[in-house]
Amino acid sequence: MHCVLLSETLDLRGYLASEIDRLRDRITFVDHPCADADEVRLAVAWDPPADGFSRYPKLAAACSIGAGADSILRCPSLRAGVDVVRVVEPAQAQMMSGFVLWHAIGHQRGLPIYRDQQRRQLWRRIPQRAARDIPVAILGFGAMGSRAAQDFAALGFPVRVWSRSARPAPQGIAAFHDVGGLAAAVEGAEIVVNLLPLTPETRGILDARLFARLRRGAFLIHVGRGEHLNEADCLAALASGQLAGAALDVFAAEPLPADHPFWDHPGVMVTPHDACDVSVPAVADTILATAAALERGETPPHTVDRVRGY
Ligand code: OXD
Repeated sequence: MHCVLLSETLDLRGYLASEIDRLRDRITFVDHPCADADEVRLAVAWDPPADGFSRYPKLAAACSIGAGADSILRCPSLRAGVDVVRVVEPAQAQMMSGFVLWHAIGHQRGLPIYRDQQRRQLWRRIPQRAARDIPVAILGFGAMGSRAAQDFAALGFPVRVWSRSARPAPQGIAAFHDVGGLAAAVEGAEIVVNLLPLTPETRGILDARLFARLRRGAFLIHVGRGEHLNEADCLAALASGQLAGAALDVFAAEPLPADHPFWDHPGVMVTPHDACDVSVPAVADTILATAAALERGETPPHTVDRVRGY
């Protein structure tokens, strides 16, 4: 099956290089724009060019190379009827949970204070707080959110989760849903973790109203998409002390511009959209499973609901 590679920001052929031999029997990769456009039924895409999909009239599916498919979904040339497929890999959820817990425990245990003390050669114990006294709100209860929720709960943190639609939560985890449940999910939380997909409903969800509901001195862990965060509101909440700190992995503009105030902010830890990656073999498995489903005339596994956006 012919598969076109569509990205304005990544060399997808280089990215897939270690798996190309395994895929060769079933998939013929072609670079965009390609001469045999009529042969193309499949695309692998990440930040595709705005007109990228319009050249391939027989395109049936587009695979993301990540858990999110938002850069495909917002591409203006994506036609209705093209299945958009994302990668779901349990190891990625585990890695994401580790990243989130690293920051949460850093906040709980006062790591910035120890760092500062070490710089000053100061030997001073600081009072420690039990996890049970630190409520955590997790926004997003898909594969990653549910893994993180269970890991937080196992460490003794009181956990609430919020998702757009109602989903049963394991015992000990309080689940909230719908727009109405958001306020209750975050009320008085000291750590808020954003693992939501980007949709029109979740764009800008991390704003002054949400921050005002948190416990004073709360900590934000933001690993969703840059557009979830109102950056000006975040800076204001940090300045007022409503937020004690923030771990930010994703940004409205990536790479983060050199003059952005987050770079130098003492309360902010910036990481370069690196919280967790899917593995290249998992991407290759997704491409193969998608091609096989198309050959059988079936909907590929992990096809995104295009109305919901995830
Ligand atoms: C993803 C990402 O979607 O890394 O997997 O952003």
